[in-house]
Amino acid sequence: MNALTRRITLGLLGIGATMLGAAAHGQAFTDDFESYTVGGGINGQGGWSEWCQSSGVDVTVTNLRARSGSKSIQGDPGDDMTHRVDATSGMWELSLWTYVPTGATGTTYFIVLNDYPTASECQNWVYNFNQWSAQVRLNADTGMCEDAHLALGTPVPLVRDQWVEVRIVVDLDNNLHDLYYNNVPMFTQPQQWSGANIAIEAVDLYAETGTYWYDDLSVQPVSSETPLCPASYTAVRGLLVGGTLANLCGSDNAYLTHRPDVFRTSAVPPVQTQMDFTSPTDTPSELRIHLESAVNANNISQRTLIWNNDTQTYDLLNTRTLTQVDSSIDLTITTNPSRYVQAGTGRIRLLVQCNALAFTIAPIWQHRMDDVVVTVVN
Ligand SMILES: [Ca+2]
Ligand SMILES: [Ca+2]
Ligand SMILES: [Ca+2]
Repeated sequence: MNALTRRITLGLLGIGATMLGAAAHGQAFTDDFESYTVGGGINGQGGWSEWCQSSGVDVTVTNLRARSGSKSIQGDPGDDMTHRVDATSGMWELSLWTYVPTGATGTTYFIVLNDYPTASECQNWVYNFNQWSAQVRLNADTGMCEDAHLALGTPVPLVRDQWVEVRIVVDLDNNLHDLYYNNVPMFTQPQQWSGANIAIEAVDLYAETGTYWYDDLSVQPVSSETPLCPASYTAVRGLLVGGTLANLCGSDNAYLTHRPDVFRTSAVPPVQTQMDFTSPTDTPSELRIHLESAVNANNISQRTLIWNNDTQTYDLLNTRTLTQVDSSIDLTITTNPSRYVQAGTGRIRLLVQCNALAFTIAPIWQHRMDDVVVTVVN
């Protein structure tokens, strides 16, 4: 299992728009080819178009065989059907089920383009597009499934007379992808997706010299979550009692501890710790904040704030009264979480403030933090 696979921890999100939020661009879709007429084509239906400025390259809907329902599509030599996607961020999984019977010859493809014209661009002959990122070739002549784009990785033996999945996992945020045939990865490490336009703009089903049967195409965003420890911290107010940055990472009863400094006013929380995290994406779909902490006195209030890059100020997330034993809060941000990630750097900044609810002598209480985690959900 390589790095790209390991990052997928939640599985498919599905098409539900409410779950995707503003961060996941693109057009997720699935097609089981059951809605088309047997013996006809799919051009102009279900988002399908013949390859830009081509005609007579439609596939045939068949009930000869099917993975789902009773229908699949049959592509004969030269057939070349495309479907727009328009994904620009996040992690995506593209899955296509393929069938190569005994005796079949020639080559067929599952192609993904990072640049492809819209319908109007195609109509107006804006034709300077065509940037391929993946060309998975089912080669019935060599008996292998191959990466025909850059000839990377190791071809996987073609499996005949049964439905076999081709799966492409694309991490647009990190410009990487993986290819799988029959669940066997072709790459030992994820490979670069694009040298120019980092996107998924179209899929293309192309029967070059062979005949294919394809069914159950799925193009879906995949959720991943990355837990982050603080990359740095600053004691905005307060004096260090003990501990280091590393103690903020892990619930192990090893603490970063501060106490009030002596130059305090009641209006200014005398213990304030700012922590920076580095997000792998600028456009998460969700942020989760976990904070485990305690004090050694009663009546100490804690406020948790997060820096809003849109308004250039902190937003208050939570206020609570701390206890003398460790306790945790878990906060989830699903509304426009991107505003809390600094564009370009991925910086997420938290501020934890502590103040006495009642009069207390400044130096006698200590705020300790055991575990601070920001989880970035893609
Ligand atoms: Ca089907
Ligand atoms: Ca603890
Ligand atoms: Ca700790």
